[in-house]
Amino acid sequence: MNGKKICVIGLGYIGLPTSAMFATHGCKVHGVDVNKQVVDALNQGKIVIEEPYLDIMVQAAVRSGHLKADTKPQEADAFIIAVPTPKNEDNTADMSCVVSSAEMIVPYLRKGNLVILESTSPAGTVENLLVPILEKSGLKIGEELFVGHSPERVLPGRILWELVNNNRIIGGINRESAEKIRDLYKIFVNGEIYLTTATTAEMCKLMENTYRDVNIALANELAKICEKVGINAWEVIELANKHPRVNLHQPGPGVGGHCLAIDPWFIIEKNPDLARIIKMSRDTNESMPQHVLGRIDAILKNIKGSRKVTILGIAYKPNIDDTRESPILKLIDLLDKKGNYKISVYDPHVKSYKYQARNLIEAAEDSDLIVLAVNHDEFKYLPLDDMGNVMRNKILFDTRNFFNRYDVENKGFRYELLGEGETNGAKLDGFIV
Ligand code: SAJ
Repeated sequence: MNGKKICVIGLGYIGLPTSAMFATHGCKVHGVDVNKQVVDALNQGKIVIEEPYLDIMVQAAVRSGHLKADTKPQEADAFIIAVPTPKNEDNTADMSCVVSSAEMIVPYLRKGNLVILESTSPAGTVENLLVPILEKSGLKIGEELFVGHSPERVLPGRILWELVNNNRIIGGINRESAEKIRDLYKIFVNGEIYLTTATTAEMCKLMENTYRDVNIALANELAKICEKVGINAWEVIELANKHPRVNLHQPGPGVGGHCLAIDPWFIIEKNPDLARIIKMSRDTNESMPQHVLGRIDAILKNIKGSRKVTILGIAYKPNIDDTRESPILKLIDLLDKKGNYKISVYDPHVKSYKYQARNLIEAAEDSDLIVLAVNHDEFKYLPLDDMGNVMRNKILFDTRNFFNRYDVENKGFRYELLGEGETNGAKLDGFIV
């Protein structure tokens, strides 16, 4: 057991699993959160977010006395800042939580300590924002206080496995800082750890998510084009990806989550004239809820007066309870604004939300259209017979290519697919075996 004392600021999606991981590897972890409810729950071994196995791990860490939570920091060997960096209305980074966390730890800093920023931040944050605050401790930065950026790369739903096994990039403000931070993370990381400068690590993190956002935008653009041309984008993608150097991503109703929908903006903010593809990709992905609304309008164009739409799934991606930046929330807002839509929503993962139905059948009652918005596992085998019995019109609009068209049509439903347009020419379905 290594006995290191670690103070983690921010007990959310990243700070909490990281705390639990250090605590179950023999460290004494003092978790800090401004939200007293989170602190109280944690001290009872409970968690307020959904992530496989995290509850068991947190419970073990708290029971063993290795993990405690508080609203104030304590002296420690290392301080990890894992607070949100949301974007403002004008798409600039809101760094207020990073600033207040850094200010909060200054009185507790001692010679030899490490300060690590985990929060995703615009390139240059450690050097230009964090270091000037930490200098108030009177310690010589890089000699007496070691500072750097260690971005997480974990995927919600697989956080615990990925925390341990993913490669990690650690950027220091000098080599000694990077090496000391690496030694700390080696306590639980099995993946390779690569060292670089703090600003390179920050840009690297932003580009990883931007790469994905840009590629999804390309797929979404293709989906719109295929709808117009009268072919199926999913077939194009499947066939194009048989090329050994092509990996087209999947279209969908938009890009959500606290990473892909936000991080590219941190690059655009600092480089507005240069980040042109990045900006266009953001615009394309943000246009998808509006595009889905257009498809819904077109599918239901023959219904005069009020129509009812049933939305399945509200989380930003499958099998999680996280609705941050969910494009489905935007779609619901757009439907609301049209005024002629009744809406019902069902998501087995999310606890409470607008237009919430208790189950699939209640959600389908008097509905004209089911929109499969999130491909949760629970939706794979929908009780279409029972749902169809209570619907006014039996139509299903699949925004994720989740269902088999023929299974849906066999249940007497009309099947509509995002990324597929009506064709007057050859019908290509079924050619791919
Ligand atoms: N999506 C598509 N088409 C696709 C893939 C995803 O429309 O082909 C949509 C999803 O529906 C979702 C959004 O993109 O709305 C984001 O989902 P995601 O699974 O791509 O990513 P996140 O935001 O859950 O996690 C990402 C990961 N980054 C990369 O894969 C490069 C994760 O490794 C990072 O740790 C995380 O961001 C983060 O914290 O930055």
